[in-house]
Amino acid sequence: MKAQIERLRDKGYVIVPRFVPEGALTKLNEAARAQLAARTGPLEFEADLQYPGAPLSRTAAGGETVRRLLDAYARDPVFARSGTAPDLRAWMQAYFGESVLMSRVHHNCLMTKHPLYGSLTNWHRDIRYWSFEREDLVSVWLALGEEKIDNGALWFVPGSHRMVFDADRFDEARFFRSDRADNAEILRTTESPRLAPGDAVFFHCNTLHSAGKNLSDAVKFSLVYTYHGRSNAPKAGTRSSSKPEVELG
Ligand SMILES: O=C(O)CCC(=O)C(=O)O
Repeated sequence: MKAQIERLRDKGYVIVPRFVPEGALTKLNEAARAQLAARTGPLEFEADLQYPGAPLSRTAAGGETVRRLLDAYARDPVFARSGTAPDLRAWMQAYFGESVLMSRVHHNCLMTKHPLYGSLTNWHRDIRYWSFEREDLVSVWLALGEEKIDNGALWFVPGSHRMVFDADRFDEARFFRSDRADNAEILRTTESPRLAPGDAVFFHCNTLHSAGKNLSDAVKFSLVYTYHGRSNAPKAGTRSSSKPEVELG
């Protein structure tokens, strides 16, 4: 675990192969498919976000394509268990060096990437979603199936969590502007790790990352949870503090 944490501090992300035990992975996959079939809210649709490749509206062809099934923690006890599993808690406590909380907003979700109507996600730092005292949060991405370039896997810029950028390197929605020569230079060093079912990616909230479209014929399912240390509180009155968090201890 120590080496993994060092790698996260150095590169901004680290892959932990077979992090999810096989029995749990089967249950998570069953729950994920049941949740998508039931389409129980809160849901986020591709059409709402309008990322490249998304349907133009909820009434257009593919307009009902789900991107995120939010609040995974409350959806099914198997999701709650996976987000608070002892291994994960120990990992986050070792990283933050204090007791840890899991957010229940935004990146506490089951992410689906559909063929055809699933969109690509441009380069960004997840800090765009968060309002905390310090920019120090870590997410874990659990691959429920295989993830590779062809089905919309994640891409990362190694070391980018330590880079300092002026605000004008990002657009109004806080995506990293790939039309700028200085940014394009940074995007020459990208990597897209191939994930096997049950692999985890731990990544820092300032690591630049993106994801492609799903060119396969099967929906890709991933779980994403975000954690922070107790001394780093969500700012009052923001989405980050809008729901009680889960204490991991
Ligand atoms: O799977 C994707 O399209 C990207 C996910 C991601 O980077 C995000 O939701 O912040």
